[in-house]
Amino acid sequence: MRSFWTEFLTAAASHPFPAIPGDIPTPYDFDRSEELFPNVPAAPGMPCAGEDRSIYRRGARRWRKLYRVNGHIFQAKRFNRRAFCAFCQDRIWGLGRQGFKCIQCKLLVHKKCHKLVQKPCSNEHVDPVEVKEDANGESTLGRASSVRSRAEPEPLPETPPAPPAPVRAEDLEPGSQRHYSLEDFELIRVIGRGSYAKVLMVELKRTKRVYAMKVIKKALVTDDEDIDWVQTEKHVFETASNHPFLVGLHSCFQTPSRLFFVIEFVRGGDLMFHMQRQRRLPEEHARFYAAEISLALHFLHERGVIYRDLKLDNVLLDHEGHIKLTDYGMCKEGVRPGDTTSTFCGTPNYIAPEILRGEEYGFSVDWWALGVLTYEMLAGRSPFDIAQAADNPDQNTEDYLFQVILEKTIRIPRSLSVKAASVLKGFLNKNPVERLGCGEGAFLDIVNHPFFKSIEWEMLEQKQVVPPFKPRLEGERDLANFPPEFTDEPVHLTPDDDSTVIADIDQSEFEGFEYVNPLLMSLEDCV
Ligand code: C58
Repeated sequence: MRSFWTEFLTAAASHPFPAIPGDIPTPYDFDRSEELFPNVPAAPGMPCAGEDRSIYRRGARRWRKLYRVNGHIFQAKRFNRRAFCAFCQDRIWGLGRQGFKCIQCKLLVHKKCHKLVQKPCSNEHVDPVEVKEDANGESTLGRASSVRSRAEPEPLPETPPAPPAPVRAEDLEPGSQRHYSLEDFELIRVIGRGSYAKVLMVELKRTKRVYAMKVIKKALVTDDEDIDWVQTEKHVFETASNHPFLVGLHSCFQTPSRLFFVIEFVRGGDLMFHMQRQRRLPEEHARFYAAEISLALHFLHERGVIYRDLKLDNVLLDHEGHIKLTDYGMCKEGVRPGDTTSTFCGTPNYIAPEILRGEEYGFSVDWWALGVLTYEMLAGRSPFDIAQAADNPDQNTEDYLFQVILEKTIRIPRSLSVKAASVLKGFLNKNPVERLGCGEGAFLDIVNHPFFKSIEWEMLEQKQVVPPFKPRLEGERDLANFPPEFTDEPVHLTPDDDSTVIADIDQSEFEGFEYVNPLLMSLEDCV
């Protein structure tokens, strides 16, 4: 994990970057707006003229794998209540998709028993409404990682049903849509890495435009239940589309071993890198970033999405200095006000106490993380950074960090203003019910907080407020704002010839993953 308060000491103010092999000067004026869509929506989140939102759904529902046995059409299901297998009579229990349900006759069986079912399906007629609800109505669980573990199955609300028939863009305009493939891109360099993904800076050869490419190994997501987070990530890209402070999607494609998300490229680096050079931010700067992030989080929350991975690394700066959140891989969708979930996940330093306590939680965890991040911006260190911890191995563990988050009273540096101290105490309240942004007044409590008094929220959301800092960019591919730890890393992906790994992958799980943002296609055709 990168940490700015340990790294800023070693990071020199300026880094001599080696030239990228094969770097070609781009014909583009890099000051041109880097918005994903060629026109501007009426309001953040509204579709652009001509934008067909149903295309984002394309493929998503097709991933719902159907298993046909004896006229039954089974689908993997999680059961929240007691359910018994119609074949062996035993209880269907456990985490994840423990059982199968026929989408026609509703027969319930264990996954392990479904092939043995002899009783034919009593209802061969497929009711389209029922199919649709079943196909979309499953709640999702997050992916696993060292900091993400599954709790009991959650009685979660169903995600809103998708628009009617899954219309493929190809069917609408024959020949006008094509999918991208790896050959269309030149891989320039590695810019980031997470437990599930590697992120590359790439160039679309045809247009010479630069993008970020998130690469996920299928072998890591082929758990039946894990497939959902890929779907969630795609849905959140749909939700995020056209919001000024959220990254947008260019395209998706796959190879036998990997999934690729091609993301609009945000060139000013991340707040982690920025902090490593600044040590501490003036309150005015921290206020601006915290306010833009608040709008992005509130936008997601209003649409039922908990972001769950707010941290300095995921807050990108665009060429003007506005923020954009990236990485929707930890998001939880389909959450309504008052709903809760219980998956243990996040990045240790930003995990809210209610998650550590194993409690049910909701949108409150994002406001906690914003508190941690704002503290980091203002104080130049984590609120949970123990000065002597580095010397004491016992205090350098994740468990110790969690204990500190749960128990230690947060000390606010005296150098901060009363209003800054108050907003930090508000967000870092260990009780989610009392936390700023989580009470009755919810978002309005943030908007009206004295710390944000000078913020003109409407202007801010329209990107009408001039950012306090403009990243220095020499050109479209300028590396000056990139994390130095990746500059020497080879960019190539291991070839898909290791057939043993690939043979284990059920490719049908990923059917329909391909996607092209049609508005970007038309934008590309213009250049
Ligand atoms: C930035 N923290 S999604 C590098 N990492 C990432 N950058 C971008 N998206 C993602 N334009 C990541 C990571 C993800 C999941 C795994 C962990 C890393 C991104 C998206 C759009 C740019 C980057 C730092 C950075 C920012 C900008 C350029 C280079 C590096």
